[in-house]
Amino acid sequence: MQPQDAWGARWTDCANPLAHRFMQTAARKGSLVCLAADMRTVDELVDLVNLAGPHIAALKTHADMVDDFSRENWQRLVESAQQHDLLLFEDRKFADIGKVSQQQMAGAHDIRSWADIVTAHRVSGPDVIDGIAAAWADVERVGGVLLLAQMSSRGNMLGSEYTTQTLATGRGSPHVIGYIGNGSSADRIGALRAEVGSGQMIWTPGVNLDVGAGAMGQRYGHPRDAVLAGSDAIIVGSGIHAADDVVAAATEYASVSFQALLDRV
Ligand code: S5P
Repeated sequence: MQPQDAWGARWTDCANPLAHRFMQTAARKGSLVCLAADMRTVDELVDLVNLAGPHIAALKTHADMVDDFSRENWQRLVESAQQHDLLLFEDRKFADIGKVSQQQMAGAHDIRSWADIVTAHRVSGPDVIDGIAAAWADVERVGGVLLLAQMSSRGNMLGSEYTTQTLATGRGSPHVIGYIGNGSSADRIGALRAEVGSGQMIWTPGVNLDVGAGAMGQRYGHPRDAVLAGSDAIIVGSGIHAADDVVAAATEYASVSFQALLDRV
């Protein structure tokens, strides 16, 4: 399917090249799934991507939970993500001063050299974004930041005033491709979408076909409700990687999310 047919106004309004790349991949594969690959070894990650790769549109990692991380080892994951045309999203949740964020983008994990997208909290001030962008510039790459405007975990402190300030920081920034929204609540996503407008993306964790409470304070809403309320990418972790049949689960999340996008447009 042509991306403009699947995405409607979002395709024209969301001009950021990385957002376009995601929308293109999503339309081609018929999936809004960003797989949260919360695995502990590179082998497990590569196996998971090889299974789910055809049914997902982006890959999210937590490099600092991987026991056998090394730059050479990680390259295997980068290559399998490339083979499946996946944007690589390191969910580092940067939250320090700009200068330190720039250095953390280098360091042992060298995130700046392989990640296309990272997350950041707005809590330390707007300069965290400049620090991250400077790190990509240091290696002559361009990436996109997703600012955490909401969270899915219970008791979090990202209230509506904080969300509004976060959006004010991200609006118009060439480095901010969009926001993390709370996928467990369609109402919260709808409110976020109304405030964001259609020029930036909203990606939502806290979605599962099995709606309700998850482990350790995680909360889940239904992926279809999230997309209808304005989510552009559903971030799914255990719903796929912990399923008995990873391919079947990835296929189902893909079709539910993409059908919801078509119904929304
Ligand atoms: O508010 C948030 C933000 C994020 S990025 N809530 C989240 O759960 N996440 C991430 O989404 C979290 O770090 C994890 O990798 C994923 C959710 O995994 P699941 O197994 O609960 O689907």
